[in-house]
Amino acid sequence: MKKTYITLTPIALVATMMMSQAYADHTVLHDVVVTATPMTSPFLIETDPKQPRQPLPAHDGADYLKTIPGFTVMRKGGTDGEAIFRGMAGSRLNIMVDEQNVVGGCSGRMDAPTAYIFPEIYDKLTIIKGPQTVEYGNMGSAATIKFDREPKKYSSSATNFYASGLVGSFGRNDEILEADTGNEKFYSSVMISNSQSGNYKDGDGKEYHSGYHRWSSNAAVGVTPDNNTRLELSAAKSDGWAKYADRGMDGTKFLRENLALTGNRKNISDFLDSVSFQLSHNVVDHIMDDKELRSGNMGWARVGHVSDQGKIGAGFKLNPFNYLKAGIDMNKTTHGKGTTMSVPNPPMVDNAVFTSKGVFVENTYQYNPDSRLVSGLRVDAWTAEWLTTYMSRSKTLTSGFLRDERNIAKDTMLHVGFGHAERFPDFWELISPAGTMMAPTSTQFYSLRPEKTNQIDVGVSRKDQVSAISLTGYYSKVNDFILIDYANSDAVNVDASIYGFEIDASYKPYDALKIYSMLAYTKGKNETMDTTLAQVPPLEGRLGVSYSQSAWTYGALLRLVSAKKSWHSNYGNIAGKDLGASGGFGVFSLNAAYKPSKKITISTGVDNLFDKTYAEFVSRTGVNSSSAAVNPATFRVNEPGRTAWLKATIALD
Ligand SMILES: [Cu+2]
Repeated sequence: MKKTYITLTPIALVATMMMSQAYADHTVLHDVVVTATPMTSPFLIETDPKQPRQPLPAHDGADYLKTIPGFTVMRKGGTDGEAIFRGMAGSRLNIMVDEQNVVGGCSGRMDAPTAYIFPEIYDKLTIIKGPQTVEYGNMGSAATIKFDREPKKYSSSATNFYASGLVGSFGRNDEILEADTGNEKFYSSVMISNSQSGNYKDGDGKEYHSGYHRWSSNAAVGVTPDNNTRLELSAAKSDGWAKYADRGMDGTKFLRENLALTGNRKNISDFLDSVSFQLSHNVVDHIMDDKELRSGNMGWARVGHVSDQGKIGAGFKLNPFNYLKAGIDMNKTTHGKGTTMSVPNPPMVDNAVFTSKGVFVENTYQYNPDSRLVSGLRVDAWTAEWLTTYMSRSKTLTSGFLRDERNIAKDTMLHVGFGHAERFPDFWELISPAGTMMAPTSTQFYSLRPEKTNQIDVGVSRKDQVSAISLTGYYSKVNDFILIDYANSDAVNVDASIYGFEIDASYKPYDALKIYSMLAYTKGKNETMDTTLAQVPPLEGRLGVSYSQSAWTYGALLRLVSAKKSWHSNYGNIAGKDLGASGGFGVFSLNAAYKPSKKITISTGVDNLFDKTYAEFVSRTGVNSSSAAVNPATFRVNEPGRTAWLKATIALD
């Protein structure tokens, strides 16, 4: 058993919880989520980031996606991993917080967008599988992932509190605090999070250079002059540091500053249903070095992105059967880079500007009471300016989809969609090919073509009192797939095909017992090079069981991942490359939750109960940088060994 550090946080929460018994029940808290996220439709997953999850996620955006079928996370250290969905990562996943695109700045991809996301402060995590929406800029060709706060409605004066505390092995402790208050006309809210961990050890007891500390603060004030109108100003600031086991440097600054103004008005007329707008400003400022958390001789590198975004949208009731959403959006991201590596906080100069201006329409045709035809079209004008070289290029891209959502039997939906997504090369593909300090040549800059995804998505879901099943399958033909060639530090276009499925089922033979299962598979082919597509994880299955007895729920989870014998050495995406074959593994975990009332959950678990030593296929190499005292050189960065945790969550209305 690993050493577990206990702080006072959960104890204080338990004490508070005793006092809360007197309050009326408003908030329903949940069991430990292991898999089988309930689906409202086969292509759409909605989940509450406040629910406890197993295995214990780091408090960052990527780790929270792990429980959703089809996702895996590439490990770099204790936090800031890379989310991969169906073998697709980087800009193929459109990742947003409060409807704003988030991008990192690091040339070494220490800061995936999810490194700036603190999931538990959001109310809803939504995943739209496939290119099946055009509503958001930076069209997600593989999936759209949204972390959102839900706008609260106050019918009279009210104040709410939410708090959670967590302690776990390896010195892990998290604290989340939220408070909001409002009346019919005004509201305000604050959210604060803090999360830290020491270095973890794998099943063999090897310690990885992987400790971290992350914190965030968010605040919002809004006015609601009537039931249909809302105007909100929000701000966020977060920062942290993280040790990396897969490279010779650590991230010592992950600053994000955000300001947003959002407004909407609903029920305007019989024809014009709603209008909305959003203006936002996001700054990320990242420093990596081998000085502060280890002792090397490379120095400091500083990079950052400033994003200014704007969006205006409207909803129209064309007639009783057709609802049309239309909008325009723009996004300007300016990348900056430090000018020296010899000082701790090197000054930055701008080196690239990416601009996109988009227009979209999305129509829902309700052709019978429980069946719809949804379609959308989006056009984006892209410009990339490489300031350092005075080179720039522009391209207009078109994306669209058509989807039939049909009720085919009682409680059974069939969704069939075709989507086409055109994706402009991102900063890392076009200007800073991963794994290199070398700048591309002008030929490379001008010749890299946008990626074109053509995908068929098919999904069936069925849900009744005792069972739920969702089956999604997809086939994607990607023309000009942007592949990173690590051996030559280059980004190249190839043609690729990707297909696979996710099956997610749950069964409740009687009220107290629930069985969950999940199976996810992706197969990718690099057709141009006639080989396997790099960075596609192997077949994965999960089997979970939970048993409830009054306020208690006990659960067990078995995660099985098959071996992978096909890979494409030294090729990959902006986050990582294929290293070689991987072995299969099984990891067994236990959890329990105690819910004395609807407002309180105390959950606990032991992840990787048998202290198995294993690594994911999609991983980075564990680098033994002699200056990072503890890190072993490993083929892959191994996952944590046995991890015990205890979490307490409380909501007060
Ligand atoms: Cu970095």
